[in-house]
Amino acid sequence: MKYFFKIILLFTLAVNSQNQSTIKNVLFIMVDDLRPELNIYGQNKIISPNIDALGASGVIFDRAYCNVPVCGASRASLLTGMRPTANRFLTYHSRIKKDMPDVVNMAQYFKERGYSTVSNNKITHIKNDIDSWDDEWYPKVKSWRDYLSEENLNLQALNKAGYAYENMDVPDSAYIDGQTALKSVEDLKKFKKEGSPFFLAVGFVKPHLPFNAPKKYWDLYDRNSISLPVNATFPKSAPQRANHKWGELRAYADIPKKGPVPDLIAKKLIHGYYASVSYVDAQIGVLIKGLTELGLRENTIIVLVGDHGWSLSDHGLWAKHSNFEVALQVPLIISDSSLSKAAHTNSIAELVDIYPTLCELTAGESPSHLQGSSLVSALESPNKLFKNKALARYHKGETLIVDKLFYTEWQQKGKAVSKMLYDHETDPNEINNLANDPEYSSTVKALSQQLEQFKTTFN
Ligand SMILES: [Ca+2]
Repeated sequence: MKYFFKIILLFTLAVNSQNQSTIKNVLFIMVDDLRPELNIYGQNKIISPNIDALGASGVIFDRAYCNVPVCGASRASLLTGMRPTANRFLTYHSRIKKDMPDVVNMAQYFKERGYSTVSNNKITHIKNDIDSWDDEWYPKVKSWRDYLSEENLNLQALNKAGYAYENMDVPDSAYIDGQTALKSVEDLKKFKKEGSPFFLAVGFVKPHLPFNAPKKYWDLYDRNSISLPVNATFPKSAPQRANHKWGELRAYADIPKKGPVPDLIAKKLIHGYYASVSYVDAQIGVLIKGLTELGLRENTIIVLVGDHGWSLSDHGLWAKHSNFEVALQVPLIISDSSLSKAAHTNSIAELVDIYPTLCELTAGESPSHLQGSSLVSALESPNKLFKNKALARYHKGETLIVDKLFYTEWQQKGKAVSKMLYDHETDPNEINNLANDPEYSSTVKALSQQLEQFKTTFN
């Protein structure tokens, strides 16, 4: 069937050369566990020149949020354009095929419009979760942790946990993200030769644990200058339901099975995270250089996005899996040569908004099942505020963001059993839970009602 669509499309292009310059390609770059601790957000801690340059070519969403802070569920929600509920997109192994098999997912949408659709490395969390790729490619790897050091490989061979980081003097292509960038550039060459529009989804797996990166990226940082966050303990006022045991990190060697990570190891982990982001940034550079050299940059929309946030000891937590902002906020850049450049917007974006945005940017109709809204207005007028709300959930915790208020509620049998409210105007680090403060009782009541109303708008 895909060839039929392609033939129709190529015929249309041949008879109307004007169309050729108006059909836009999409390069969709998803970076696993990338939190927005980037220069483009004024953080100045991580060296990421290629992400900086991409930001300068498009619109940076200062307030972008995932809808569910766990890999598999977040990706399934983004790719279907549907919000998570109590019955779908709940965990890391959530599957589109199981939870929402009948909706047209984003890859299918482009395929049906005659695009070549390619997925390189981690886009869906589980292989073959959707059947809409012309090519779904994964690098060959002995295990997903992609260790190279003898020490880690020996531990793994003994069925023991390896370390949560690895510093090896190897070329970029020794790890799978380097291979992913090179394979993606080969795809771009093929698209160029074929002349057909493409939806190329490239999923980089760092900075997901373990923080394996070539030595040159570790060498960019002085560990002594790395500091722990100001909110490095769990807030006394937060409900225990907001807490978690960060089992994802505890599974690694030299991470304590209970209690906090010692400061020296915490700094090593943060160092490894930074090195991993710089490594991925270099791969993004390879990809965009390839696109530019092939003359495809002008006519290609680039989306760069993370699948959820990450705690690097913020709130005394590690990894994702919480309703704190640090687990919900993601970096998002959308670069379209016909729209704003080097601009920031405060208009809120949710990951469910990406699918309808790409429909509009590529002049296609939005499928009726989509539950997000197009961000094109914000791309056209980044200084205006078009959206002030977002909704996310992690297990039973539901977070409603309204302007600067972050309200989370956990329900049992339809009744709120725990609540959390932070006002980012005065408390951006989410230290003082205001949910039980009598002064905020009417605010809490109003937000709780809004949360319920929001949920009635979709299922
Ligand atoms: Ca992830």
